[in-house]
Amino acid sequence: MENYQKPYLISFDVRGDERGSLVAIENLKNIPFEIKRIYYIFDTKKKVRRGFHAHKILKQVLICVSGSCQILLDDGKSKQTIFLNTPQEGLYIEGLVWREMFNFSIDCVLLVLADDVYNETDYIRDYENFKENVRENDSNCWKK
Ligand code: T46
Repeated sequence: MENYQKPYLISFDVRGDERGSLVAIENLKNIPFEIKRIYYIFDTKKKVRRGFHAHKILKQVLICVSGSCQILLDDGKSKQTIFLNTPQEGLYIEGLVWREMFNFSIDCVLLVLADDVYNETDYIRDYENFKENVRENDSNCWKK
């Protein structure tokens, strides 16, 4: 049985002055892992839903650096929806969490920091298979 940290929002300190705002991202400081990959999702068409998968071991932080979008998180037992609309916070996700991203604003840029390189074998893209994994791993015993 593996214990996972429940998804949570990280609040970034903003180094603002009269010229505007700046957020600095640092490995193992305001991001709880070493970043190995950065990607971003933009230009998402109206009414498109993306995601529809879980990861086996990947850790990620999702930051809406422009615009807004919603993230459905499903741990196999309960679901919640997070609204991301500021570059001042990031959504940390680890463990077996099914995610779907939707309601992208036209100007949405969703930046994602990951603790590993892209690896298709880490994806669970079938919902029934995800539920099976949750049952096998009893992954819903979240770390306190
Ligand atoms: C996640 C959510 C938030 C790559 O070649 N390299 C990459 O690093 C990634 C992330 C994707 N790809 C390829 C794989 C597909 O052919 O880009 C294409 C689109 O990827 P996908 O359909 O997985 O994208 P989303 O938006 O459904 O999911 C992505 C991430 O894949 C996923 O890890 O948690 O964003």
